[in-house]
Order: sequence, then structure tokens, then C-alpha cells
Amino acid sequence: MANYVEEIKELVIDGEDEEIVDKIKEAIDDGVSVGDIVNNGLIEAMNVIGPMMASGELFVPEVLMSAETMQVGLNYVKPLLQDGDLKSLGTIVIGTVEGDLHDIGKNLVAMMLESSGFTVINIGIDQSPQAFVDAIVENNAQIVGLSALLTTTMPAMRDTVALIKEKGLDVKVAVGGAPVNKEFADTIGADGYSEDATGAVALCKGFVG
Ligand code: B1M
Repeated sequence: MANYVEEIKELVIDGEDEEIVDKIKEAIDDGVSVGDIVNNGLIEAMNVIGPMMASGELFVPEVLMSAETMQVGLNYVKPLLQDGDLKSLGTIVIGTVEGDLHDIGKNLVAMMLESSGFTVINIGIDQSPQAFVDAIVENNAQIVGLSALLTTTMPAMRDTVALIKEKGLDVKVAVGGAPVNKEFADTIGADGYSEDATGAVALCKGFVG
């Protein structure tokens, strides 16, 4: 039998989003389990891509293509998944803080988290502190991720963390984005900071591990 799972993994690494669904269909028709496709094909590809990105072997546009391909594949198999095929590591609410419209990096982080096994609720850009709080409560999230790309929106990140603490929510707060650093994260009372998507995955796995 063809090594479908390996081929699926390679298609994700190469960012071949137009071929991925056909390959998955072929694999399923030939008896490969959906769990195998997801865990050893789609997700495993992201485990290869993360370190390649961190070492500079892959650049952002390539990673976005891979993440998009993984997403296309995941969207196709999601309705076919049975309980136990994909065990969620936990629920994460992620968004860009109020006043900030940048979402490329945040979406990349969201996709990497999803492909690593988390359930990700991506609430989008320009989200108020209250919107984050509402999403955490509604989704019973264990982690919230805040992204800010502008120095002028860093105070909104501070306000969001402050409201989360004020409400006494039992949630770990991860922050990131170009102007953010560990010192700022500590100052505003966040539980963790990472400078990139790979680091965000490691950080969030640490929160639930
Ligand atoms: Co904007 N912009 N922008 N922009 N923009 C920057 C951020 C800027 C650095 C450009 C510059 O002047 N050199 C500058 C900010 C300066 C500052 O405050 N220090 C800037 C500015 C000034 C502005 C406007 C004010 C421009 C204007 O209108 N005068 C305006 C603001 C709009 C607003 O938000 N209110 C604006 C608008 C825009 C566009 C809409 C045109 C567009 C955004 C499109 C979109 O996102 N859909 C845009 C873009 C594309 C950029 C640059 C060029 C690229 C950002 C990006 O996507 N990078 C950017 C310059 C730059 O960064 N080179 C710039 C790629 C992305 C993969 O990286 O987002 O850093 P990044 O995400 C990384 C990490 O930061 C981290 O992981 C990601 C993956 O590795 N990360 C997290 C991010 N979030 C995380 C969360 C985590 C953990 C890690 O935990 C939860």
C-alpha cells in the first residue's frame, strides 16, 4: 500500500493546499484511519515545521502555506473524526487586543496551536477586554492568548490581563507579538510570553502538561 500518511505529511510541509484533500480521500478509500491521517500526517507535519521555522530554514510565507494546507486537511476530516481520534489538549481563546488590526501572526499561532492538538477559539482582531472575558467563560477555556503588534495597543493588553484577574478567572494567560517581551509580560501579570508560534505551542503545552 502507498505510504499515504507520509505523503500527506509531505504535502503539508510543502504547502500543497490544492492536493491535500484528494490525497486524504485516496488514503481513506484505501482503508487508512482518520486518526492516523490526523495524528501522523497532518499534526506530525507541524511538528517538523515548527523547528524548521525556528532555525530559519523555513520563512513565514512558507509556514503560512503549510498551516493553510494543514487547515484545509483538518477541515475536511473534522466531520469524519470519531471520539478518541483526536484528543484535545485543552481549549484556548486567542485574539488580537483592542485597537489592533494585525492578525497574520496571531492566526499563525492559532493554527500551530490547533495543529498541535488544542481546541482553538480564534475571536479575531480588535477585541475588548470584556470580549476576551466573555469568550473565556463561554468556552470554559484553560488558556487565553493575547496578541499585540503595536506599541500603542500594549496598554490594551495590560487592561485585558487586569480584567481577567479582576474577574478571578481560572485561566493561564499567554502573550506575544512583535513589541511584547518577557519583561512586559511579567509586568502586566501574564503567565507566559513567547516570541513566535513554535514557542507559543511549547508554552501552552507547558500550561496543561
Ligand atoms: Co502594521 N505595523 N500598521 N499593518 N504592520 C507594523 C506592526 C509596524 C512594526 C510596521 C513599521 O512601522 N515598521 C508598525 C508598528 C510600530 C510599533 O507600534 N512599534 C505598524 C504600524 C505603525 C501600523 C499602522 C499604525 C500603520 C498606519 O496606519 N499608519 C496600522 C495600524 C492599524 C491597527 O492595527 N490599528 C497598521 C496596519 C497594518 C496593515 C493592516 C496594513 C497590515 C496588517 C494586515 C493583517 O494583519 N491582516 C500591517 C502589517 C502587515 C504590518 C507588518 C508589515 C507585518 C506584520 C506581520 O504580519 N508580520 C509589520 C512590520 C513587521 O512586523 N515587519 C507592521 C508577520 C507575522 C507572522 O509576525 O505578527 O510578529 P508577527 O507574529 C509573530 C510573533 O510576533 C508572534 O508569533 C508570530 C509568528 O511567529 N506572536 C505571538 C504574535 N502574536 C502572538 C501571540 C502569542 C505568542 C506569540 O501568544 C498568544
